[in-house]
Amino acid sequence: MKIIDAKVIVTCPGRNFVTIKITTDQGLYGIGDATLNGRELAVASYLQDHLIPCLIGRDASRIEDIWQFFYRGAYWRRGPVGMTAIAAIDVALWDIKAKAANMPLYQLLGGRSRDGVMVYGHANGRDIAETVAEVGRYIDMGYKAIRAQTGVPGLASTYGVSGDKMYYEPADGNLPTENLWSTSKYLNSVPKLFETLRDTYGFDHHLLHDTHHRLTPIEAAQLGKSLEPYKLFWLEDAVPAELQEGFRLFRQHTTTPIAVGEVFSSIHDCQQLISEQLIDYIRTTIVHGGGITHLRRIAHLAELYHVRTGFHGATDLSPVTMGAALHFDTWVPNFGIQEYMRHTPETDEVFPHDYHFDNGYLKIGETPGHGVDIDEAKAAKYPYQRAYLPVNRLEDGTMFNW
Ligand code: CS2
Ligand code: MG
Repeated sequence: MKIIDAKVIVTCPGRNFVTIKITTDQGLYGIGDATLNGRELAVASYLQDHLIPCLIGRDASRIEDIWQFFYRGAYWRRGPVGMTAIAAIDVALWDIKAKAANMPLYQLLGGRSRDGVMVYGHANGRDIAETVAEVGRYIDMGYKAIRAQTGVPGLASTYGVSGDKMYYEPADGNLPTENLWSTSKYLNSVPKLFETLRDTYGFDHHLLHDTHHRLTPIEAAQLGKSLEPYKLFWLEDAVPAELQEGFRLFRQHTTTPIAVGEVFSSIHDCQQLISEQLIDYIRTTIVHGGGITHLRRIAHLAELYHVRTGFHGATDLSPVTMGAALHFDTWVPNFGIQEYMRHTPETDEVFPHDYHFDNGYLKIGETPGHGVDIDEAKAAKYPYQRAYLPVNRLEDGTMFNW
């Protein structure tokens, strides 16, 4: 089964998405997501200018060999741009293989381990009262797990709080917008949010929180400890993880479960975090972590060390990634949870898919492949628009992590 065509489709139905479509001489095609928020065209060029010329004429069924060819063959390994491009090709090839077998993708991975994939939604508000009301809205929609983010008193804006509550989108500027950050103001506000949430709704729902890589290990330890009475499902990205051993200090001080990894691009970014049991959930997902072929290795390593999956699922991960992730989640033995931020109706129209939300779970269909397509005519109606994620400064003007 020879690859005869591969093209990159860039579309902006409200936000930018990069998609690869690979076609074979047997008339089958597969699609993969290549979206890297705020750096989309770098991946489009990496695919178009460097990978696609080597892809044409190859046997589409040799997924592992093609993965190794692009990973080893670049000489320059890893990194988000390269690994996202490899992931896109990998997912498109798995889509083709499953279509050729006339099976939904989860069957090729090993079959169903569960009936539905538990997801968490992203409730947010400008202050505690608004966030508490939003969490209530998610509970009413049937969610079993909800991540709660709130504005910090004294800071004009912060990560995780948006105008449009249902379709959260942080990439909001033609040039990066600048936010201000204060760790002490933040640390004072978060425990109050979770105390109010537990007082209001009790302990029946899973609650999660994202710190977006803004604390030092000892600050994260403080936060984790202060949240212990509210029994979080996880505390996410409390500490930037370039220094994996930095998590030891954080880990030793708190029993709040720890999740990290949405910005990782390979198993080498989390090898120590996993093997030293410094985390409970690994968030690296298919599009930024080298595709299904590489995520499978991460999940197997994690399984040995009691670490479960909790894949990233923000709006900048296209429905193609969501579809592929849901097949993976339906199979993977050490599944934990899946993030689910809803896409806008325009995005859903460009990417028709057969997964659906059902009372706190996402459920996949039985369509051969990963069950997500791209409507090229609709995609063409939405040309690329440059959009950056914000940047962050401390109150004295120092550049900080966003
Ligand atoms: C986030 C993301 O969903 C999450 O957990 O941390 O919203 C993240 O900010 C974006 O994916 C960045 O592109
Ligand atoms: Mg996050």
